[in-house]
Amino acid sequence: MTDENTKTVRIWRNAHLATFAPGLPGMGIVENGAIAAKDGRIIYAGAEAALPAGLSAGAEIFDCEGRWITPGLIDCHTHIVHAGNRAREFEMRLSGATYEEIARAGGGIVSSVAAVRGASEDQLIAQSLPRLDALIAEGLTTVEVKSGYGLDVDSELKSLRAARRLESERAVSVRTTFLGAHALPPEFKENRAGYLDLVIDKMLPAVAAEGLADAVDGFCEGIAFSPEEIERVFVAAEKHGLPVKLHVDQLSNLGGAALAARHHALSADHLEYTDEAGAIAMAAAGTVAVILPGAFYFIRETKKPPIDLFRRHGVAMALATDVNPGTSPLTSLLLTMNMGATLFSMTVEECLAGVTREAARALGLSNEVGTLEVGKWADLAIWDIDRPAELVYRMGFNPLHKRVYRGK
Ligand code: DI6
Ligand code: FE
Repeated sequence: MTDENTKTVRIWRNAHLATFAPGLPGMGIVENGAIAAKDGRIIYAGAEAALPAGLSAGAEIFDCEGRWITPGLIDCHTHIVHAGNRAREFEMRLSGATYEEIARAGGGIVSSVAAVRGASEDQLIAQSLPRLDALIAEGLTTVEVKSGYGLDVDSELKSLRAARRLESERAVSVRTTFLGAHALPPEFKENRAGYLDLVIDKMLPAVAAEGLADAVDGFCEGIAFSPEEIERVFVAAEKHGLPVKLHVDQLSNLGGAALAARHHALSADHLEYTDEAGAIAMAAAGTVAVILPGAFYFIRETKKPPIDLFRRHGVAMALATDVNPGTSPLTSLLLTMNMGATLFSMTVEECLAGVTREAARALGLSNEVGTLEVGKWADLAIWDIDRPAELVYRMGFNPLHKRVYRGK
């Protein structure tokens, strides 16, 4: 970032800060605060009265008129790069069709795979941008984007190239995740081992060689891949120096959380059926619990993730949309927070930390973003609210006043 704008100190004053700084209690609130930034990074965050003398000289100053500032929002679990949608399947389900009938009618993940394989990289970008824009409109500054609907080498590479390109299409930071172990593509229906070999011996090396993924993920579930199969993918990811994360225990308890913890996964995601042993293992490994209420709500799941176990054992909790065409067509982190509170009794502080500080942790970005602290990127969300709880309380209302990305 070299333009003059970033050489000048920029100050946002007359604001209340929810810093989420680990050293401060609760949300790290600083009333009557100010934030200063230079070269895109925070150089001061604290009481306006204690702003270092001289910093204002020549600075570009923004009066926030008593508004609230949080860290820019972070969505740490999305599948926003996909093609087409599954509204027809949704209608069939509402009229009582079973998953089997839907699958026979060509629905399910397989229909999204056909759509991605048939789309160009440009078409994937064009279809993904409206979803990204919806998140950006709510103050998002960092987003994780998975592959997982290509399921052949070229289509997985195409998906991850499209994900990477989103960063040049919008003022947003993108972290990409390779999710080749998402589902068995039709051509490998009778050959699981063959598909795992393709993921491990062909896809992963090609993804790593082009630097297309920041992490590797999998779907550990009866309808997807077994713990043993995921273990093979994780060993290969580690050989390529890539961190891992995992969709676990969404529909059943296969011990996915403990498996993720054994591999020191950045995060274990979904977790509806995770047990205490899994929570203890995640706490010991520092694996973040990524709670995905959109999928729980949309598929009408009834088993809630064990929030109390995560609290009791000190497992960090993040919240994310899980934007995907099949089980969570949800492009709102604000609504995601309301669901976390309303469906799972997460507190306002847990919800807001879940889309800032803890979401950064789930992406291995704790040193870069997720709190309002000196040295972090100056990614800010400025809100027309009187108290942070309003960001979790409302459904379908966006009180964002301004979004600042890397100090601009
Ligand atoms: N868990 C899910 O809920 C989605 N993927 C996953 O690993 C389902 C994806 C889809 O149905 O398109
Ligand atoms: Fe997912």
